[in-house]
Amino acid sequence: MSLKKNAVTISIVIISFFTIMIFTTGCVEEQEPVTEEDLDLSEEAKEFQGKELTPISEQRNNAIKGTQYIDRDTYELQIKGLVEQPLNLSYDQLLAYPSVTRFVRMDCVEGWGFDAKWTGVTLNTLFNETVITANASNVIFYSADGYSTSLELEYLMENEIMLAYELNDVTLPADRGFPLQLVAEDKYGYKWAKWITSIEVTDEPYKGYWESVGYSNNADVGGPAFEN
Ligand SMILES: Nc1nc2c(c(=O)[nH]1)N[C@H]1C(S)=C(S)[C@@H](COP(=O)(O)O)O[C@H]1N2
Ligand SMILES: [Mo]
Repeated sequence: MSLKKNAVTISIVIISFFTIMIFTTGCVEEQEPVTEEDLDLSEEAKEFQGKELTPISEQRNNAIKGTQYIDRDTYELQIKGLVEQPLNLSYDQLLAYPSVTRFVRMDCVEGWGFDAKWTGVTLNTLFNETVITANASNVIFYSADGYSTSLELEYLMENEIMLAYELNDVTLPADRGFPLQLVAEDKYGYKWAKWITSIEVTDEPYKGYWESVGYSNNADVGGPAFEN
């Protein structure tokens, strides 16, 4: 009997220890910047086209639920909604498409930002794989942390907006949004969805996480932060 009790006590102590460990590490990861030791950032580009890049270790992360960890081997990007043929694309399939590389600045609506070199696949390329219904007007991006946002189809197509899988020449680290971050050029940071798991084509405007509490759904950098 007392042996059993001891065993139970020991189990509880062990479980509590690991629970505390998990929560503590979770917190530390959210607050501390990524260091060169944690990641192989030795290949990180420092400049591109004569422009200086913000080191990944100095880029901020203020995501609603902290870093999401997505398994490369089981990951699938879903493309659904007003499309003739819904698609499920693996990480390797995404990498196999022709890529684009651009220097783009990310500006959070709160006034901070960073300059980076992005490489990824354009939505034009992905949407070429299926037929988009004629009345489609908006595209919703859903993320692993429950976050969502949307942009107009016309903006995405005309600006050849990309889903990035590389940042400053390295694979997007988990805290930067692995496997994909939307590089929503000239739009405030809350349009730059990270950890994207699905994309839905629709025929009406949609308000995402921040937009539904009053942030501008247009989100042009330099424009008003709030909807009037
Ligand atoms: N999935 C997800 N994506 C997100 C967010 C988030 O909380 N969850 N925050 C957005 C906001 S408000 C900003 S400013 C940028 C920050 O991008 P960064 O982490 O690359 O700096 O991510 C955007 N994308
Ligand atoms: Mo933001």
